[in-house]
Amino acid sequence: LGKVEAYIHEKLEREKLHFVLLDPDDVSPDTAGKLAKMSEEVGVDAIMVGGSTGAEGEVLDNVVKAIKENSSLPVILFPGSHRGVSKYADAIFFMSLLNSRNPFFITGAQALGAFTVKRYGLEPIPMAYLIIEPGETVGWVSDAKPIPRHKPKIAAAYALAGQYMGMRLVYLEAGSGAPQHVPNEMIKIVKAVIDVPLIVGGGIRSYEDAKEVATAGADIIVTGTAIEKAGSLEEARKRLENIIKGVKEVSP
Ligand code: 1GP
Repeated sequence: LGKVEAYIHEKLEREKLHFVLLDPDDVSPDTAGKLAKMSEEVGVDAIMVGGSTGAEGEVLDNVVKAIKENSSLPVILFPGSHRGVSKYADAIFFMSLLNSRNPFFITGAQALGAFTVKRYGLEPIPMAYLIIEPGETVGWVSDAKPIPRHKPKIAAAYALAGQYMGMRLVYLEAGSGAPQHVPNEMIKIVKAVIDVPLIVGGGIRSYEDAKEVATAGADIIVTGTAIEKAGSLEEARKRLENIIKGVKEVSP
């Protein structure tokens, strides 16, 4: 395993993890730097950087650089396409959106980005990425056929298929800003069939949400909107402390 993946596995033996997602299209480098510093202080385990629109080129590079300058947390790219690659990051979720209708998001972007990942020496972490209803922006942009909230077995089948294809993480995504997070029942059933770590994100905003999702079986909980839209650094810190409390209270 690469350095970042080994770090994740080693930590997961002791606790559930919380990753913060920063979207370079929504936060300035200056704000990203401040949020990353604060995130490290309150016990976030890694920073993910990416988004569906505009998270590329200089805009992406400058946000990643600011995060690296202000924290020692691993920075993992969370790309919307082959354009979401930055040489300043530590690792990249080398993800395939298994329930897209468009092969570009399953294998096309991956092929276009592969040489860039190699050239930059980024650590690729293969991940099955599944869009669950409502799917929000990422669901629309990536032409997903979102898995219905009341069909947990479909999610489990895709997750297990991802594992059998060699992916070492599974991510259940309700979409950034989703009114509700992925249903607990779905998380539970997916967790029961796979052996690789399970990441859950989209619509997680509070201590209660985080604790619920972790209790249902998520190993890694991702939040973005809750801190990006907090209004002030103090409010973001408060929200993050509560979310992390909910995550860490649940034993792995
Ligand atoms: C989106 O899962 C992440 O890709 C985070 O979602 O912005 O709703 O926290 P939120």
